Amino acid sequence: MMKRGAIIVFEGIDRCGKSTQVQLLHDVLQKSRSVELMRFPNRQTPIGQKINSYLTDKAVQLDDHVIHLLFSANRWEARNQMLETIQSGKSIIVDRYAYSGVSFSAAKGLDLDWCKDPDRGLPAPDVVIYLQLSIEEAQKRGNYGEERYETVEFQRKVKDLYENKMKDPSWKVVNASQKPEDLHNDIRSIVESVIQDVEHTPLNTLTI
Ligand code: NYM
Ligand code: MG
Repeated sequence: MMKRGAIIVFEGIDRCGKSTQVQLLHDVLQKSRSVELMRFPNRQTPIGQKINSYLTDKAVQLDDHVIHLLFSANRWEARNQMLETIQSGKSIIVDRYAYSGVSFSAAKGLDLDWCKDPDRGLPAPDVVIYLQLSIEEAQKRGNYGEERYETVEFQRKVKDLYENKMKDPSWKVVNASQKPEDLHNDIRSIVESVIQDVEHTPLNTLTI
């Protein structure tokens, strides 16, 4: 039987070190395995360009529901490519997914179930690696304020929403306050075993 690839999702508040870890993991795994990197939002597509303008330009106004649906649409437009990649035996490392969508929108006060609905049916991650970091440490790492959502009060709400999901069996919480090399080692051992464990299992759809 053909081996399938795994979907490995990374989540966390802004400045948790996620993008650095995702890149490092990709560079290391690539030497021995078939992997690719995806990030959401994918700012390259027409929908992604609209999202980018909303995030980077405070003058751009969009209803909270509308931007939520655009983030979700930006994942749906990647669905076929994700399925093809997985079925070809290649694993995908994903920088943010539906839990970012739910947490950032629900943090604005949108109804939690309403936020979950648009993403139901997307390919489900085989594991969600949550980089846990305190708001205080994240704030020390760089200047918040460049993009929308980058304020301490907002990130606190996002963090609480993420952490309501932490008990889910597919979630693995890692300590993002460690040295980058140590964090990478923790992440890598989780990922190596997930890739092997799911090779012959069917891919699920997201229920959140
Ligand atoms: N974000 C990301 C959302 O609000 N909803 C989503 O569905 C996704 C995928 O976009 N602050 C937010 C989280 C981030 C911002 O992401 C841009 P990044 O990883 O900083 O480029
Ligand atoms: Mg960011």
